[in-house]
Amino acid sequence: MEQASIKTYVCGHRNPDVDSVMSAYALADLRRRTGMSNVEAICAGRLPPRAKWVFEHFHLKGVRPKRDVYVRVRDLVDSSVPMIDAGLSLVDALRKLEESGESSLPVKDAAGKFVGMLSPAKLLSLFIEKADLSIPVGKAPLHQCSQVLSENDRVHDIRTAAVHNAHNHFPVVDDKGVLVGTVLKRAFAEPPPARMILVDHNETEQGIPGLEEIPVVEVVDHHRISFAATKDPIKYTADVVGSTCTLVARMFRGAGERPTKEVAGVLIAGIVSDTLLFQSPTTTDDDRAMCAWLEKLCGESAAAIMEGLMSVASPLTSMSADEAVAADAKLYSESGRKFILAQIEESHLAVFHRHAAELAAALERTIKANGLDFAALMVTDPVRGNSVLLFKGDEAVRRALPYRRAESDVLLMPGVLSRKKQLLPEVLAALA
Ligand SMILES: [Mn+2]
Repeated sequence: MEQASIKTYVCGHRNPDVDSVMSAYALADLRRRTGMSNVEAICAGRLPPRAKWVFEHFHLKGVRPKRDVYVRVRDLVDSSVPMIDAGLSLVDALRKLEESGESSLPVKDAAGKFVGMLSPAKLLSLFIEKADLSIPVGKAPLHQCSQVLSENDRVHDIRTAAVHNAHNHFPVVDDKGVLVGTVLKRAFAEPPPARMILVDHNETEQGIPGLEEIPVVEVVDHHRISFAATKDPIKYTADVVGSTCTLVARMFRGAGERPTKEVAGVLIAGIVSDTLLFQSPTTTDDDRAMCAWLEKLCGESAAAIMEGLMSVASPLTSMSADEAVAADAKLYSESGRKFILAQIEESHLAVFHRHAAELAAALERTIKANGLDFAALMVTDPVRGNSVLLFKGDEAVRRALPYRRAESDVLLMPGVLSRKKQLLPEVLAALA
């Protein structure tokens, strides 16, 4: 039987990437469709800008960033236990207490602040004196010594003290002292109110903090397996594919479920980002096959989604030309010459061409400021596996390089990706 009160989180690894976030989102959707209630995809920490772009592009609410999944006092609050307003007459309050079947109830003032526990033992003197029971509860003697818990307290830290406390009820307040409810002592003995589905990782150290406190019920992953022994059987889906989203897509198919066009897009985003649009050596035929199926459902091509992903956080659109040149610039002194070779990665070299003039000016400034013979910026498109080189300074060196010239300062480097292994040896040869 599904326990509706137990929350199931679906979460990828820390420092999440697009595959991690997208597979969590899509798997939560699949689990919801196949009957799991109270399931939520979360993100271990900050949502990466590219993941944010995917959710905005498909008009989805996305996943909630969460710092940790430690079980906190607020997770144990029993909302069925009533709270008493201090303005209520004592006789009505006692009636409420009796109806609740509890031995005491928390009382709050007009501002919602906790003022004490209504407990019959504390009221005995009033009964003996046959006092007027129409007075407000707030004027009656209330029990003060019970342990007041803060909703943010980690259960792990207070469990022992709570279990050994004589009382069965603990009022819970927020950081302003406002009463939020009651935790019953027996809640500390119950299993944690949440459980986990891990995607795109299986090692606890890579997971969201607090993971060790709650049970893992499922793993979907494409990494080496380093998972701890479990107490109970769990679902475990692993395969050697390029992306966890490929596995989630396969699970949709296996369950006879068709992702919506938006969820298909989410899955495509995960696949293309992890496989670098099928260029990565980790790519398998399954990644391509699943992606082809998803493209039909989504109505957008994998290449177009990749383009969108790569346009986010593009160095040339998010930095000034000087910053882009400086971001990853290496200074060399060879054969009596001083020069800089800088490199940035761009999704599409068209972005470079729009900024070429500013970048050329930035290179000129760099040459002047550092007394260089020349400076070059290599702009690499890792997806298509090409680069261009913007060159400023010593023309004899530029002419000696084996690259075809596109425009005055721009050389084409088809198939070149590495500054260290490919560009630098050519520059050194040109100097010699
Ligand atoms: Mn992955």
